[in-house]
Amino acid sequence: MSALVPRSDFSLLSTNPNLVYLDSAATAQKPRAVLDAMNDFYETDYANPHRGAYALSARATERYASARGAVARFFGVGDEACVIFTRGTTDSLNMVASAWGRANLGAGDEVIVTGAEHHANFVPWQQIAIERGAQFTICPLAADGRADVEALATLVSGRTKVIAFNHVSNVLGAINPVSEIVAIARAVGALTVCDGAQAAPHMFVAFDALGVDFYAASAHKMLGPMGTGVLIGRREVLDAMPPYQTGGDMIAFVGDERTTWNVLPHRLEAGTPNVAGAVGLAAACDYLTAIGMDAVAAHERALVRLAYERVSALDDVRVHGPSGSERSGVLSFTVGDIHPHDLATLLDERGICIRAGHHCAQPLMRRLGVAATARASFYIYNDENDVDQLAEALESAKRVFAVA
Ligand code: 7TS
Repeated sequence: MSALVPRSDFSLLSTNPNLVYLDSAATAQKPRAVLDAMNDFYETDYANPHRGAYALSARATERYASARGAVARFFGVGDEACVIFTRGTTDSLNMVASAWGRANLGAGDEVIVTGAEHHANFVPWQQIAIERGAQFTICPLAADGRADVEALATLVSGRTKVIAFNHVSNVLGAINPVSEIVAIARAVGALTVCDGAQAAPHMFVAFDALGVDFYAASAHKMLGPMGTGVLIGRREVLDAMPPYQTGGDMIAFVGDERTTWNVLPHRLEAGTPNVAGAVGLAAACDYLTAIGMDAVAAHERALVRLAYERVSALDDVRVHGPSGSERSGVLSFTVGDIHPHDLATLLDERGICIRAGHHCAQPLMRRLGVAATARASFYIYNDENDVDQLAEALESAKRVFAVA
């Protein structure tokens, strides 16, 4: 199985031909098309958008607006003004928890998250619940790491105001049943907030059809730049949400005593925007669309299935989460008593990049009964050889540490 895209599209990968990059769940490598698009903005149309009466500023404004259009198309959003550019998933989720939460949560209300959330979709909700005197409830997980929807259905009540959950787990690769969770939430009038950081890069996400109220993603995990992301929301909930930050661009009129707000999306984008970031994300969306998200998903699932078979066949290896075919391109495992950090260091000596630790998911680690895991994650530039290298390196590590 060869890679889906030529390695030569990625400078870093082509100048390091022996590098086995298996950490795309942390961040993805950048194709030249993305870097070129950002550079082109800086070299040809660079000015502060929205504020200038001159043509160059209008061109910068146009670049920003057309980037929003491209991102909206990628995410299946009909109303472009419902795509809010943020600094990333963490920023997007903090915006909802803080701005929506402060306005809508009170004593006796309930916030539900799952036990498999990244800290970015756990801590903001835990903290706003504490601040507002609301109850913070953790939905249990099924054996494969997905939200236990039967348990969720019994947990919710008229007091449940929001259910926040990941689309795909960054540790297990488990894919949550979004429509079932949305149905449970709607039945009690609760909002749904979906963390799409690990889904948007890897599968077709059609926001308008998904039924969630909010969806968050990071550009850097989907071939785009760091420091950019999106919060997508349904028009009614975004319109009703108070501003997250205040300042330039987001106002209509500033009086000495009172201020009125600009329309969407500007109302939720205070200050000079990251235009180059938006341009880079749009180029990443175009690059992925040209490949086809179905092809992206199929490639990764084939690779991760192979990796699952190879790695789980090794003695004394525990693979966490669903079986090979049901997961997105993430494989978390522990090898005997070898500390995942030692494993990652040993693999690094062979030029293999994997991640080790709690993956910003300490509540999930507790539920798995481990302190940390090793994690390999796959993307469009990985191939079968990368899986071979991983499996061989793990066998060798077991010999070094004399496990089994
Ligand atoms: N949600 C999920 C599911 C994630 O995987 C991550 C980052 C975030 C939120 C936060 O995204 P950020 O771009 O705002 O940082 N996950 C990881 C990871 O698994 N390893 O490094 C970063």
